[in-house]
Amino acid sequence: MTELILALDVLTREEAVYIADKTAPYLDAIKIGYPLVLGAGMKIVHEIAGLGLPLIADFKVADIPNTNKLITEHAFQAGFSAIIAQGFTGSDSVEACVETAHDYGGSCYVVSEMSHPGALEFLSGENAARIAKMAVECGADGIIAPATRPERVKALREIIGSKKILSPGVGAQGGDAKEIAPLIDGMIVGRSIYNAEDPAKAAEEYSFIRR
Ligand code: 3DU
Repeated sequence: MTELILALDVLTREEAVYIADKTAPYLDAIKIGYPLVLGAGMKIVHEIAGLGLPLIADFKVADIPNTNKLITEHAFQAGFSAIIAQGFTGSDSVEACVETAHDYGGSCYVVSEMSHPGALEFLSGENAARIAKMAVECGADGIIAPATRPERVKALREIIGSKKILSPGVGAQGGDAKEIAPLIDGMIVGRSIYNAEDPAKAAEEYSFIRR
C-alpha cells in the first residue's frame, strides 16, 4: 500500500504539534523541512517524534561530502529516521548522505526530478534519469519524483526497480492523488492537508485514496 506522508511545512511549534496530533492516525510518516525547523528550532523534531511516526528530514542536502555528512549526522541525532538529499551534487556527495544515514540505521532518498514547472529547465529528462541511476548505485533507499508528472515517475521506475519512490506535488501543485498512488511507494501531501479546514478529515480522505 502506498504510504501517506504529511509535509509539515507550518511555521510554529503550536501549529506543528496541533496538525501532527490531529492527522497522525491517518499518516505513515511526517516530512519536516526548513520552514518548520527554521521557525520552531530543531527541538520540534524530538517533540513530533513522540507521536511514534517515522520522521523524514527534507533538507535536500546539496553540499560537498564532508558537509553532507555533518548535516546528516545532525538530522539523525535530532530524531529523524530518514533524510532527503539532492542528487545533482554527484555520487560522492550522495554517498556521504547514504552511508551516514545507514550508519544510524536510517534511510536516504535522493531527489531525481522536482515537481514544479522550473524543474524542467535543468533537472528533468536525461539528467533526472542519470541521477536516479546514480542513486541506485550509491545504495540510496529510494528517490523523490514528481506527482505532477506521472509519465516521468513511470520512466524513473524503470530505472530504479524496487527502490522506493516518494512523490510530492499532489493537491496544491496540481498532481492527482488517484493517478499517482499506484505508481509510487509514498505520497507526500502538504498544503492540501495542513491548510484544510479540517486537517484530520483531509488526511483521512487521502489515506483512503492511496489504497
Ligand atoms: O505542495 P505541498 O504543500 O503538498 O508540499 C509538497 C512538499 O514536498 C513541500 O514540503 C515541498 O518542499 C516538497 N517537495 C516538493 O514539493 C517537490 C519536490 O520535487 C521535492 C520536495
